[in-house]
Amino acid sequence: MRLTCGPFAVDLSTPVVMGVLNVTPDSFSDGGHWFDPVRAIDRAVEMVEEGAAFIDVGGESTRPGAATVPVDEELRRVIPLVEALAGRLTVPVSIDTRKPEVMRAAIAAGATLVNDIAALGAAGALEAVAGSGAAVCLMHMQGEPRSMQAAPDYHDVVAEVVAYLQDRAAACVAAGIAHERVVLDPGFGFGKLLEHNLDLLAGLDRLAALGFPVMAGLSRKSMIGQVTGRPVGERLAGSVALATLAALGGARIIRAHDVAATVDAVKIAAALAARQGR
Ligand code: 9MG
Repeated sequence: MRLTCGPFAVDLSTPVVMGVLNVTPDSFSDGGHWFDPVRAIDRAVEMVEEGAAFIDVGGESTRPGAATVPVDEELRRVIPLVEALAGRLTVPVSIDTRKPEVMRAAIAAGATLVNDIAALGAAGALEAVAGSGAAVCLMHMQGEPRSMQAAPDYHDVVAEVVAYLQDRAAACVAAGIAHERVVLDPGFGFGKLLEHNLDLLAGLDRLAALGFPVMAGLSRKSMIGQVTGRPVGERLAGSVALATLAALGGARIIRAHDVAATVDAVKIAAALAARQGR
């Protein structure tokens, strides 16, 4: 399985890691750390050295309760960084945004993957990606970051998430985004209670069965805190455990803050899968 991201053809025959680079003052797990552009570039280079296959740049926090950021401010945060990274890194630069204006500017600056927690649902978003060679990650979310954890509600969370993502993938293909440019993500923690997150993890194979690469973002998330009682700064072991389980469940891209440890985890999962003939 390969993902076409502009000029890159990323080999996903075994799972890979996407390194997270939040340039926000308030991200839930690493708020403010990489707000300084020089530190952000150094961290991106370090993550690639640690084995990241993508770097995901985000300028708007998506943590539960987060408010939206004006488009000008988001552009100011991410575009110079995307440009610097695209000119320097050997791996695709991904832009984490819901805004078509940011998608277009980031693609023009060299981003070759759009990671959209709203699955290209904003007016003009489908067209912004379709008119480029960039890949897209379509994520499921119930509600909006500001209020999504107030009352998540599903009848059958796996069936509903799979149906939604299948619909959004079909919309992409109809708009001219080739199948080889599409990734699906169940959106762990986005309008989901612990039981929903666990059901989705256990049912990841049903999403993978749609035939698109699956991305899983579990790193440092609150479900780890709910199970282990650990605060966000002490969730490395939980994150690595979940990354391993997701890779064994069929995820091909693991979105993570702690790249080196996660790369080791997915290598272990891949070795076991190969031994099992999967
Ligand atoms: C931006 N962001 C935060 N968590 C995420 C997740 O789980 N998946 C994707 N695709 N993006 C995420």
